[in-house]
Amino acid sequence: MPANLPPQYFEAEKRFRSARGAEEKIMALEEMLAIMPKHKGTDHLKADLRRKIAKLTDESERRVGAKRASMLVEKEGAAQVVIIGLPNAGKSQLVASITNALPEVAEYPFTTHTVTPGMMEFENIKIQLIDTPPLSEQPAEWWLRHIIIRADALLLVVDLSNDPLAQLENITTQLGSMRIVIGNLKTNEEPDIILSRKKALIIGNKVDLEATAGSYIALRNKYGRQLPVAAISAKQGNGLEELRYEIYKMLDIIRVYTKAPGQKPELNDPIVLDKGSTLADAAAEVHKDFRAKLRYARIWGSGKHDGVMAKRDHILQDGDIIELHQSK
Ligand SMILES: Nc1nc2c(ncn2[C@@H]2O[C@H](COP(=O)(O)OP(=O)(O)OP(=O)(O)O)[C@@H](O)[C@H]2O)c(=O)[nH]1
Ligand SMILES: [Mg+2]
Repeated sequence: MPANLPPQYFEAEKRFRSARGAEEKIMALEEMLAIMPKHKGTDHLKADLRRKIAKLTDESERRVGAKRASMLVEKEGAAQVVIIGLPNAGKSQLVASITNALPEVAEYPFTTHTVTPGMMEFENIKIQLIDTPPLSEQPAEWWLRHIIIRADALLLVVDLSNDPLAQLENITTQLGSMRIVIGNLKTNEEPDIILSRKKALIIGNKVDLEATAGSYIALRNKYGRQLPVAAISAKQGNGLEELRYEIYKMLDIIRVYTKAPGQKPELNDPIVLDKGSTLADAAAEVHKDFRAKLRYARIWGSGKHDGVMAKRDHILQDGDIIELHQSK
């Protein structure tokens, strides 16, 4: 048992033991995972929790039929971003317009019943976006909470022609009841246990409709200091190129490029890392054994360095080119 697990971990563990049914158990395990501190000593325990979650998910799928098996989406690409919002906000239209996927779009609410992943291209990387069923008065299904908790970030889509401020309140309240909060956004009722704190981007959709400029400004005034806010028309295409960049920026990721000595860098195939990652983290991404073997690296990039030698704890910047050297 790794040292310094916080007390909330043991509370979640208690909930796991007393949970009835696979879904409740999965939620408790997800909580334990979310609470666990990020350091090396917790790797085994994390793997163990993930195994338990996978097993329970399997069981629960076998019990409720094949439909839900398709609900849990494997991560692909540089990051997984889940799109949520109220009925008819234009979530499916956004996925249809900005990714290679084609979920159904329709005038009536509650069109979408399943999840549809699609890949969005941004420069030389791909980011996975996931269309979901709308949030509604009913408590969200366990698999939807599961998908939201596992996401790297969220897109909160509101319809600018239909009281977007109220929609956003509704979304954050519903997230709160799932024990999910957005960044450092202040809400009326902070949940007692926070399972997950998510990066998010607010999207005001349908800017092509009349008289939506005012509600976009109102949205920015209220949330703009705390979260990025974008205005788009998913249907007409306005603002979609900027949105790709905003999504990338929100994720707080960087791209670094590897090169072999005496050769050109692989500029089409970046390693994607969290901002603040070190050379050792980059080495681990290349190969899991490489972290331990890394001795030093040479770095080119952003005009600041020019093949200089750097140590393993050197913090990387977006666009850096690295040449990794291991000990013999
Ligand atoms: N004018 C305009 N209409 C849009 C836009 N985006 C979506 N719509 C329309 O809004 C309606 C709902 O779009 P969907 O993409 O199905 O909305 P949704 O959020 O996926 O809806 P649910 O699946 O019910 O949650 C459709 O009639 C779309 O054509 C937009 O940018 N402008
Ligand atoms: Mg939909």
